[in-house]
Amino acid sequence: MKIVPASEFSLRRELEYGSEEQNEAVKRIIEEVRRDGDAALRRFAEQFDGVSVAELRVSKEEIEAAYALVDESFLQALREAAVRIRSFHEKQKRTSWMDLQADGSILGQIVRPLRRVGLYVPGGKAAYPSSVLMNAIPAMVAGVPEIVMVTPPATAGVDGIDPHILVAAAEAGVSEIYRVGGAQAIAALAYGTESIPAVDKIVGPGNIYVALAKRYVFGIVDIDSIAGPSEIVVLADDTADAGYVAADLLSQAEHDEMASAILITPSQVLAEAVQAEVARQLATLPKREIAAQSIRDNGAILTVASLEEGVDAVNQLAPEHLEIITAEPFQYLSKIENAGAIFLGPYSSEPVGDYFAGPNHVLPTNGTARFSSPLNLDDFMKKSSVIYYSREALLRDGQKIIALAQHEGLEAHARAIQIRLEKEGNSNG
Ligand code: HSO
Ligand code: ZN
Repeated sequence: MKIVPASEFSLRRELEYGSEEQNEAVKRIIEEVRRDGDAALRRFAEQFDGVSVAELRVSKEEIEAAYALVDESFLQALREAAVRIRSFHEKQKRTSWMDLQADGSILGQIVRPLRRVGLYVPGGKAAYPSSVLMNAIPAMVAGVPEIVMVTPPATAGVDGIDPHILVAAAEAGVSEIYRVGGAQAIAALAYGTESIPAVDKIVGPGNIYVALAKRYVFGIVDIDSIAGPSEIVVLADDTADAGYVAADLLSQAEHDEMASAILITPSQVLAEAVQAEVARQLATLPKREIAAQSIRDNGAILTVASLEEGVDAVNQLAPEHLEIITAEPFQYLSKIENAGAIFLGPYSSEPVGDYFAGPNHVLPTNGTARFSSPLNLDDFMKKSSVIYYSREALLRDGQKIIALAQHEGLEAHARAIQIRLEKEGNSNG
C-alpha cells in the first residue's frame, strides 16, 4: 500500500458509467419488456440466465422451504440485526402536521408512505442478505404496504434463489418475490407486466445494466441513488492499533477491485505499521486477489501534518464510510462535513455498521456524501401540502396575490381571486 503525502493525492475520483453499447442494450431490453411483458422476461431469462422460468413469482412454499436450508445461527443473527435496524429507523419517523393560524386558516403537511416499492437484489456473489434487510426494513417501517423483491432466477453455482436471500426477505417483510433480474427486472418494475404490477420506486444495488436501467426509468418511477464501489477512509493517530486499521481497510477492499480504502494519519509510525499489516493480513484472505487489486489501484496511506489537516482531506474525499480512531474521536465529529457514516473509536469497526448496529449500510458513494444521505425513511415517504384559506385571510391577501399574478401576465389567476373579493367584499358575512 503506497504511502503519500495527502497534498500529492487526488482526492476526487472520476467514475465512468456504462459504454454506448451497454446503454443501447439496456434501452432495447426495456423496450422489449414494455412491448411483450412476461414473454420478454422469460425470453431474457433463457438468454442471459440460461433458465426457463415457469412461475415468475416465488411461492409461499418455496419461502418456507428456504428456512430449512439456512443455519440456525445465521437466522438468529439475522433476526437480531433486523430488530436493531428496525429500531434505528423507527427514530426517523415523521409525522404529518397541521398549523391553525390566527385568521382561521389551516396550513399543513401530510406525510404518507409510497404504496408500492421494488427492491432489486443482485444474483451471484453480491447477493447479500444484509442488504435485503437494509433496503426493505426502512420501507416497512415507513409503512409501505407492498414491498416487491426481484432477483435473477439462477446464479453461478446456485440453482434458483439463494435461500438466505429468501429468508432475509421474509424476515424483513417483503410481500412478493419474483424471479427476474437485470435490466429486464427494472423495466418490469417500472412499467409492469401481466404478472408484475408496476411499482412507484425502485431501490437496491445491481450491476452496470441494472444501474443504467434504473437511470433510464427514472421519472416514470423514482429510484434510489446509483451505488458506486464501496469506500472507507480511516482517520487515525498513533494511538490506533495498526492491526485493527489494516483489517478495517481490507474489509472494504474485499468488496470489489474498484473499492477504495484510504488511511489518513499524521503518524509516520502508524503509516508504516499499517502498510506492513495490510501486506501480512492480505496473504491469508480468501478474497486476496480482489482486495490486493483494490488496495493497489484505489488504496493509499495519506500522511498529513495534523489531524485537523486530516479532517480537511476527509471532507474533500466525502467518503461513504469514515472511521475515526484517535485518542479523542468525538473531538472531530462536529468538523466532519461530508461522510455517509461515521464510526468512532477502536471498537466501531465498519462491519459493525455493515451488519448489525442499526444505521443503514446503503450510503452515498463517490463523493456524493457532499449532498446526499444514507437510505432512510424519507426515501419511502412523500408529502402533500394542505392549504385551507379562511374568508378573512383571502380578503386580507387578495390584492397582493392579484398584483403578483398580473405582474406575471396571468390574468385568469388574478380574476380567480378578484371574483371572490368582489362577491365577499360586498357582503358582510
Ligand atoms: N459495505 C457495504 C455493505 C455490505 N457489507 C454488505 C457487507 N455486506 C456497502 O456499504
Ligand atoms: Zn461491507
